[in-house]
Amino acid sequence: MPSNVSDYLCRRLVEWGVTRLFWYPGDGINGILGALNRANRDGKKPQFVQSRHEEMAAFMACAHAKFTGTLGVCLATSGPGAIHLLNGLYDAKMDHQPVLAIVGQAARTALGGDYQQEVDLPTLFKDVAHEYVHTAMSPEQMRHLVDRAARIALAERTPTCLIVPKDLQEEPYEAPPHKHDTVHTSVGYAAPRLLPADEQLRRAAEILNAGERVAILAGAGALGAAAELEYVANLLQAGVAKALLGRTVIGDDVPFVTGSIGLLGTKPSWDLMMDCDTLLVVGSSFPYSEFLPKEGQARGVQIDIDPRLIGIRYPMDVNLVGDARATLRALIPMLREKPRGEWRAKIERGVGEWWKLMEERSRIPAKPINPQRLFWELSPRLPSDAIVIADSGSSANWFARDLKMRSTMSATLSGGLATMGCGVPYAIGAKFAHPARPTIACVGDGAMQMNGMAELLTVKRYWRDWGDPRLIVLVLNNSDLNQVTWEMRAMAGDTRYEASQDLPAMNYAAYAEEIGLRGIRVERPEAIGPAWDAALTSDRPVVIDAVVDPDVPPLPPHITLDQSKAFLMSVLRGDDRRGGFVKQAIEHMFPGLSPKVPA
Ligand SMILES: Cc1ncc(C[n+]2csc(CCOP(=O)(O)OP(=O)(O)O)c2C)c(N)n1
Ligand SMILES: [Mg+2]
Repeated sequence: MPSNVSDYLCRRLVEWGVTRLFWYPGDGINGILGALNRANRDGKKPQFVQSRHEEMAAFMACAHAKFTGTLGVCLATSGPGAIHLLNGLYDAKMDHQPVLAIVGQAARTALGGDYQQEVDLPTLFKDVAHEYVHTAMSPEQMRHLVDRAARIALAERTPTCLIVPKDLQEEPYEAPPHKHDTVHTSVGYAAPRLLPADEQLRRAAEILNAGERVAILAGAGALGAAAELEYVANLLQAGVAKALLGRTVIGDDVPFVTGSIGLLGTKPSWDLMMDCDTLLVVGSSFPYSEFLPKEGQARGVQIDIDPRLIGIRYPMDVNLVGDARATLRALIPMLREKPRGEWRAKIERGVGEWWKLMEERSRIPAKPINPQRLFWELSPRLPSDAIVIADSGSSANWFARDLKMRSTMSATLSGGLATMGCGVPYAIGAKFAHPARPTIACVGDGAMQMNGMAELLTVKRYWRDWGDPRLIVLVLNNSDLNQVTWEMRAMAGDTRYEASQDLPAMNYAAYAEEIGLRGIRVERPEAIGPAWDAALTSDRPVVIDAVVDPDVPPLPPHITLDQSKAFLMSVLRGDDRRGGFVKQAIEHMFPGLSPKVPA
């Protein structure tokens, strides 16, 4: 029998199938830490992974959930530790991941006394964990609080939060007695097979069968339905665009896959959406409506497991609430095979031209390195089981556009929240989830300075436990908050200025070597290929510190008149790097033309 509430909590988590917790200690959770230590001493699980910061623990738990489909768990102390978790939990919330946060709290005897580290935690977590946040007040509550927090997180694919006052953690555990005012729960959750009614499926099939130019948009919700999606795309002679979180639903080696959609997306995805007469969206709530067809242009069918996320981006004719795989399977017998025609041929031509353009753009010389070239050279070298992660920053552009992913790989980023600093902690979460899979995080220098450098110390601590040591961090070292620099220029027409955008210089390769990892500094384009080869065969984690040109423009798939105007205004207003970026922008837009621009 477990001796105290914390021992019981650990045991119940194991019964829920939790194999590891990501955490940072503090005296608000001392009782739980003691129980974890006892459980580990007895050779039991869960294993615990100590991060450098509670936000990183939450990112790791989110990545673990993303890459395993199981409950991610993070643990933090009361007050400051709990507060630190928030950004990582919002990341999980916005990318619909099941993450349970367990946090300490001031003792019940002190609560309400303005006590040290006493923060109103139920209120603090009320938004991010709105599906379930509760404070345990008695030992008999612990069982149902854990059971409900875990099940609701899994069923609703959202963070939940369990608050445990520190004095309660060390109380003897009591099971709820068989009497009034007690709750009797059990472990386990199996997702139901959610299928729309036949009538709805028939209406959807009619629309899809009538369409002559069908476009499919696939997102994270389609990841478990890859074969069905490809089959449907072939029946309908459709092109397939992908939201960033659905990057590996279908490989970029498939000729009718137009790649990513959106501001970071591709021109063939843009063309697909602008020219289609029928839109099928599967498992995506991609938000930017300007990249979808105009209202009235296309008839629409959407499949999503979450009724709250359906019919909110484009006025759909039929909204199918259902599991993507089961729903597509039910639709397939109702779909008529379309003959191959000009629509498919045009899509495939566009895709072919796009990849040629990507190669050309990656070869445009830059000072010293064109970041696209790093991604272009990585594609053919990617092992088939690779996991690729992008941080928020310009790396997300190149990850979205230039990388050729195959369907056997996995990939993610912070999609909904688009937070900086998730790259390295995500990679750590991925390595714990799949130690044998080579994992590559593409991270900006701003994000490295924000979180990545600290979490490399966590890599240093744990990499020997992984069997396959290949965790590679590609740092885009441009001494600039580049994505925002370009957003200022293209969206607002504002100028870049040093006080806002410059970053302190840093040698990330030297830092990696200093802490016992491998560091490879890349300062010449010819060194890119050998750097990837060395990193992918390394006997330890590697940081590739690539000195890249901040003037290479992450061009949107098509440039609107407003964006060109804004861009021009930033030049006229005296952007402090206009000499370099205008030259690069023109070379990227009109390859071969190299204008003389006054510096
Ligand atoms: C936590 C957080 N802070 C700020 C931002 C706004 N932001 C988005 S990208 C970016 C610049 C990232 O710079 P860096 O990591 O150096 O990557 P680069 O774009 O230079 O490659 C900023 C500041 C954000 N998304 N998240
Ligand atoms: Mg940068």
